[in-house]
Amino acid sequence: MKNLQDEKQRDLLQNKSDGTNKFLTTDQGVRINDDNNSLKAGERGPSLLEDFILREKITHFDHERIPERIVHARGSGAHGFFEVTNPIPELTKAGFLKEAGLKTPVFVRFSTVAGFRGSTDLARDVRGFAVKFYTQEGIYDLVGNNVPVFFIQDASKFPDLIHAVKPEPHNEIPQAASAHDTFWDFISLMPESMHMIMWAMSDRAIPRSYRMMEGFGVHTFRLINEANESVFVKFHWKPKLGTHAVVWDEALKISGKNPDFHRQDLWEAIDMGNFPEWELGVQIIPQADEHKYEFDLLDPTKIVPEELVPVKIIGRMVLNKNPDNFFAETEQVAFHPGHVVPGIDFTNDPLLQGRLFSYTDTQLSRLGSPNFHEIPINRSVAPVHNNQRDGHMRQEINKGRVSYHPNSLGGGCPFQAKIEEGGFSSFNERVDAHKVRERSESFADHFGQAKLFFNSQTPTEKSHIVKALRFELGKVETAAIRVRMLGLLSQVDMQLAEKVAEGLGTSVPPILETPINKGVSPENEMGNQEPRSIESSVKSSDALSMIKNPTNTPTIASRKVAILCADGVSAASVMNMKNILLKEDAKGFVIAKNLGSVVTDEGGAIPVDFSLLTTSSVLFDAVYIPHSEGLNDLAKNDDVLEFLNDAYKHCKVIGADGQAIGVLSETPFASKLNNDDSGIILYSDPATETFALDFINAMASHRIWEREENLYN
Ligand code: HDD
Repeated sequence: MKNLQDEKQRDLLQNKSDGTNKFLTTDQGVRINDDNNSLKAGERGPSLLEDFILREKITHFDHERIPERIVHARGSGAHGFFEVTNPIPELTKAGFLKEAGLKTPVFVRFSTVAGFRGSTDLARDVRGFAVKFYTQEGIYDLVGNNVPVFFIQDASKFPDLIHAVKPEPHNEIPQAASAHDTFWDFISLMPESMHMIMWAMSDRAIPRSYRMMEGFGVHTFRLINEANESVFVKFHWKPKLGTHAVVWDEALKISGKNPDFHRQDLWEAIDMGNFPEWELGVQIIPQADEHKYEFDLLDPTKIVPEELVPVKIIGRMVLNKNPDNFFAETEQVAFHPGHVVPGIDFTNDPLLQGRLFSYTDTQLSRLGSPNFHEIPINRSVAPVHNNQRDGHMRQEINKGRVSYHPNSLGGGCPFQAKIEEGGFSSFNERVDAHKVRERSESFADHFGQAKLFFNSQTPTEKSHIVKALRFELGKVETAAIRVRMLGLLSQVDMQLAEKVAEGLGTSVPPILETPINKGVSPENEMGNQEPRSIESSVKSSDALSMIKNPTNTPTIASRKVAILCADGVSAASVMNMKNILLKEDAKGFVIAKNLGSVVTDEGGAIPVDFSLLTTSSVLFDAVYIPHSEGLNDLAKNDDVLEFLNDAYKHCKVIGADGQAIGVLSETPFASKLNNDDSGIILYSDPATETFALDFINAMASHRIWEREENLYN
């Protein structure tokens, strides 16, 4: 099997263009002599219609935009490769999973769901995690999210869900936010969404970085081996940097300070050689176990707890190249869960089945033609030959007179592939049923796994969920919607509902008044099914918590530290910290009142990376104030004190050595400083290695949650 790692890049090269040292031309290749003035009748006269250069330029400009994605409009992409580490040929005949060491090129796009293309990266939202594998047997797309379940069980509710979450149609408010009436109105009438709501209200919905998110295929898929035997499979991406989030107040501030925070973070990490990496894991469920669990494998609102079926790591994915052109690659890439290769197949999950229709359909309006597969980023590296023809913007020049099958005039070509020749064949599942518009009884549990998720969280995480719900429902204007939500929350956890109710200044409604206990109430029109709660056989799962997550090995790789400086700063202290950070693949940035440089105690100059005006504490992972003789200007600067106060409030590590410690006594949190705070690192001796090591060790714990008001203490 050939190593395909660079094959997609070679393929893209044919379409790349670089104007360096070239003449400016029209689209027709005619050299342009004057690009600044249109052709006029006299220098003060009207422009002439014959000016083909002006017409072409303006016409092209007028048509530059294409419709943005109806969901996941805001996103960022990167190239990389997938490498098999533990092949599974016994389970699947998919070539790209069969051989250890085989590398397949990939293009990945991360996204938010609800916001428009220009919206903030830090919205409370699910993140899309879509991977296109350019395999030798054709394109395989794993179009997942950073949350392993979904809001709804049936694709027919997707337009309703999205209409509810998008800005309200009369005034198009709010942008990229679920905190409004229509979303919670819909959710409060859809008890099946409760498991996903727990995830969406957790810190998973405000990741620190795309590089620090898990990814999930969500649905149960099938793997098929050479003998045409099938197993069920759930796909997991596990990030090498662990799974981490920011805090909500920080997210809100980042949205103002740098709405491109995640986009820039991904871009810079790749640019600097900190290549993001994930492991690909699979949970394999034998065919015989299809009905073994208290949940239905076909229900996309359910996970398979890792305690029941462990995740087996089979490969790794590394993102190592930024796109050359955002529009050509990230915007035009077209994913589709229906792009599968031999060895991978679908299940009857009714959400997945609907998706199989939606994704091609949407590309027709978004990219404008059934020829979107010819766009370079979407082009397969496996040869493509068929009898599909023509259509808008067709690139391929098909030779010959034959465009049908069977044919004799073309010698029967292109010919069908036998299964042994790599021809795709669907899993030979027997289906014998009545045609019904119904939902399976086995989909009726809407609370069991919501409880499992909530019970698996640490007190800090539970507290964050309560606060998120207080914020979201606090923005809902219609009291009845809030009450309905409290009713549903009380089915997940009474204490959770009570704490949310307290923040909303109300109380949890009696159970009988909530739609769930009325069964098929007028508000709950889910047909034949009465929602219920089936207790999960697994009581708590560390994999569901971000703080307890087994993937979180302590590291500060690629983290950013703000080094607050003023004239007189100790050069030794700054260099000591910068060097130790570099050794850990992290980076220190010098921040001062003005750009330019600060003068050190040794009379040298240290360049300033950002002024206090152009940056903010929320854009860094930790803050360090290096020693300087006497209290320098920092202690008197309100911007510095706000910077430090935010860092403290957002539970970040703060360090100071030598006389810089004095700056902290000027901060609003000075009275709270005590020896128990493992995130305040103070050393009276300046520039010691032990100080810097203590500082980075504290940073590796991500955040100092003990500092927060915890509603579950
Ligand atoms: Fe979807 C885009 C993930 C349910 C219809 N979806 C889209 C993207 C991701 C997902 C990551 C962005 C791809 C990119 O970066 O271009 N969608 C999911 C997941 C789902 C899900 C994990 C549930 C498990 N989606 C879903 C349903 C439908 C759609 C049920 C319709 C019935 N999704 C779309 C779409 C999009 C899309 C309208 C918009 C742009 C696009 O497809 O290319 O077709």
